[in-house]
Amino acid sequence: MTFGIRRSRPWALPEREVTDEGLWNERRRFLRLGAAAAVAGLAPPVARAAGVPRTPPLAGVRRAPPPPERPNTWEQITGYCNFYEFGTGKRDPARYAGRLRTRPWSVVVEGECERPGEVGIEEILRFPLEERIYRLRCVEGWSMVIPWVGFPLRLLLERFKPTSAARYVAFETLHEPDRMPGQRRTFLDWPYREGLRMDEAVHPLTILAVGLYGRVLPKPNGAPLRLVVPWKYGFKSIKSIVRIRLVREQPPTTWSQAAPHEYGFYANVNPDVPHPRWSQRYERRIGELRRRPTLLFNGYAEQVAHLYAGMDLRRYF
Ligand SMILES: Nc1nc2c(c(=O)[nH]1)N[C@H]1C(S)=C(S)[C@@H](COP(=O)(O)O)O[C@H]1N2
Ligand SMILES: [Mo]
Repeated sequence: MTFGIRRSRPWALPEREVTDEGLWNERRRFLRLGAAAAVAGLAPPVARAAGVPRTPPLAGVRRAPPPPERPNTWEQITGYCNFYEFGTGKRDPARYAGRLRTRPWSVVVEGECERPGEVGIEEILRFPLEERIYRLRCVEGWSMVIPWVGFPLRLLLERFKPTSAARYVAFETLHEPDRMPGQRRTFLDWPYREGLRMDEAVHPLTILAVGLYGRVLPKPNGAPLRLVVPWKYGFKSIKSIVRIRLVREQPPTTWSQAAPHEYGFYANVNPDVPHPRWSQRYERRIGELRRRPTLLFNGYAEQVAHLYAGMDLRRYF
């Protein structure tokens, strides 16, 4: 089963303003319960519990069609996070990431390309933004469904004209220990680093996300822009990016450096390749009680399995 992208490019709907989460969910309820119930007002209002406040709406986002799996709520997505720069607790990013300054912000793109340079966040926000509703599977065994707003990473990379020597792409998070207290601890080698092979980086499912639920990306989720690679474990989807380097060799990455036997460079979601300390067969969708089976490539095998044809997925884990 797949969603979030299909060959027919279903996300390329006529351009509409993205509405807020309430209306978004109302549309889903409408589809679920039928018109009569919605018109009769049986649906309760969306709860606005205290937590990460709603960010401003983003204009001109192409909406995705309703997904077959129910997205997690704003509260779940912004309130249960991994962002070790702000602490290792799941609530720490919601509590402390407010200290992150997202303006001014720019991303340096350098290395094996014809036009190395820097691009400001204002310019990044002018890329054609679209909604992508993706599953996110953390290597720890939990998952969510998240309505990101973003654009294919490929569109950004093309501007800098990568040369044929650019076989990998390396990413770096902001390094600012004064505002990111986790970076004053030494259990990881800061700044957080990640990387992709070039064919993974330019795959149409790979996006740079700048929003969530049609709104500006909240700080706990990696504002102002983060990578999203939906068929890989969540740690590949690096947050708050300031540097992108086009390189010849496979770049070192934070988690595979910290624990090379536990976290590989590829990190493709795979129920048949256990983590050394736990099985990856099942996952807990945040908000659900029963575990569900983990899907090969997180359910995106149809779109991405060809990237790994002939590779031993146990060796390149
Ligand atoms: N810079 C940075 N990026 C990061 C992390 C982090 O600690 N620091 N955690 C990763 C992990 S383990 C996961 S599961 C996802 C979580 O994204 P979310 O909190 O937006 O759901 O972000 C990834 N990106
Ligand atoms: Mo994760």
